[in-house]
Amino acid sequence: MSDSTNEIVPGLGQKKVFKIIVLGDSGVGKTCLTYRFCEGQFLDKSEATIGVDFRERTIRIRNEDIKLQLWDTAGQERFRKSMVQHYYRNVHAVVIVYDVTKPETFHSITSWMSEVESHGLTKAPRVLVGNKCDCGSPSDRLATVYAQRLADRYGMPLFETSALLDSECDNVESIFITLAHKLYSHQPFRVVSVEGELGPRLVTLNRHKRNTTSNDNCLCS
Ligand SMILES: Nc1nc2c(ncn2[C@@H]2O[C@H](COP(=O)(O)OP(=O)(O)O)[C@@H](O)[C@H]2O)c(=O)[nH]1
Ligand SMILES: [Mg+2]
Repeated sequence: MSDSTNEIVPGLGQKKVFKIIVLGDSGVGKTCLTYRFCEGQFLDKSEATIGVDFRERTIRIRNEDIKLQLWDTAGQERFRKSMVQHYYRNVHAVVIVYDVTKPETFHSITSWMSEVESHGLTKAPRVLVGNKCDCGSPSDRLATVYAQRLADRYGMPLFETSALLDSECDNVESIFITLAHKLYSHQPFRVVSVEGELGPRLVTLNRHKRNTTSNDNCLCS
């Protein structure tokens, strides 16, 4: 049976869809952060992500519904490697997460950045997120100054937060809303996708018929 909600009718009310990938070592809290943003609560029983998964949330910017699709990877390298091409396809923005109580996860960021850059995402908006700020005492946590230095080196904003604490949920919101605004303001083209389809087919259409053929500002790869 055909499902009419799965048909693309260009220009007829389709939402813009922004694909945001969430990277970082296993256990840093990627799944909990995406769950917090999309479901509004802490994921109590987070299990290791197998393969690739995504969660979605629709937000409103300037009276327009924008769908944010947050892609979460497997912690296990053996799954990730086989999925990596699929994962990086049509990415609009990147979130890189480390655990503030585990310096080794912070040291991995340069490798994550190399991977991101090797997939041609040097110009995509990126943010650095230090998660688990609720854990331990300040001396157990990586000092903000180091994280800020690294973030500055890559020209990306730094957020320190906790997926666990309800009091930090505004901060988690800020991560994704900041990216959404950045993408929205640089996105003159309408991006439509087939609702609910894994591995969205992205189509770019001119929003207005303009007297230009340039698509320099299009964020779709
Ligand atoms: N204390 C604390 N634990 C967290 C936080 N975020 C995630 N966790 C826990 O860290 C573990 C790994 O989280 P998960 O989201 O699965 O990490 P992922 O492998 O990066 O997806 C789980 O046991 C979570 O409950 C946080 O902000 N604070
Ligand atoms: Mg996970």
